[in-house]
Amino acid sequence: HATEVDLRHALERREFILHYQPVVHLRSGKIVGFEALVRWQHPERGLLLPEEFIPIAEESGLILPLGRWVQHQACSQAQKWIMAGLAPMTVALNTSGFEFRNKDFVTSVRTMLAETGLEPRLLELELTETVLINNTESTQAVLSALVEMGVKLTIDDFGTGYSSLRYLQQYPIYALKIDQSFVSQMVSSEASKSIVHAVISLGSNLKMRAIAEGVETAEQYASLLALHCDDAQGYFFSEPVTAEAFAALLQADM
Ligand code: G
Ligand code: G
Ligand code: MN
Ligand code: NA
Repeated sequence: HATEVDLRHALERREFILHYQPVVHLRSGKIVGFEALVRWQHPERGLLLPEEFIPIAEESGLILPLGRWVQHQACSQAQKWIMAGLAPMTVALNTSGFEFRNKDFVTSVRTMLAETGLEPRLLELELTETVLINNTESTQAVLSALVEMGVKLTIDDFGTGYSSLRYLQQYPIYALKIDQSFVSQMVSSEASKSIVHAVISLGSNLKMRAIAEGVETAEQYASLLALHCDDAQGYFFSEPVTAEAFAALLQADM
């Protein structure tokens, strides 16, 4: 595993890159956005996945500059594609609790949007249930400020954390991302399918979108469509890919 010093150097040397995974509107099959996923292009070890460096980034506080870089890079890339004539797409970004709890978080999001020119409504911040369970005044204030700015909030890995339903009535959540553990078993297990169905219904009744993660097969796609799931992502559509490859997917989709 990498050390804090390695990470610091990697940031200075600009060794981080983003991969983009398309989010597809199920009924039309069109790409409506992407989730940005950070990777470390290590000079000796090759492409490293987040599990190899996010924990150290969080412990060391380097998640703050790294997170700001991810936000800026993803939003300026999306804005470039939009300016080039591609259909406006949503930008989904994973947000660690460490970033969210930082006192400058709201200001840095606001500054980043102004600098990149991306419309706030196109930004979706993915939060985990762990972040939301911490129901303090400051959590409330931060979420409200983001929503006032026009930014959307989604719950990542929904159903795998402390699934308290209380925060769904307290917070202005835009979408629920159904964890891939439920999706991967929904064709073979009635229980998983029931859970997926329940999450989609819950979302629908609360006027929240449902986004399925980890869709790998045509059967899962068909089953999600039948359950009126809104959007999906997963290897069935595309793995997370480089900016170049994502642009090609967008072109082919027009
Ligand atoms: O493809 P994948 O291995 O990239 O992602 C693994 C995990 O890493 C996911 O749970 C995702 O939430 C997290 N992750 C990916 N990119 C980022 C990022 O930019 N910031 C944070 N905080 N987490 C990320
Ligand atoms: O926790 P989060 O949802 O942010 O992480 C998404 C993770 O799931 C990333 O590691 C991403 O590479 C991975 N992923 C995306 N699509 C699929 C898929 O269809 N199958 C599997 N097994 N993993 C996927
Ligand atoms: Mn995510
Ligand atoms: Na997830």
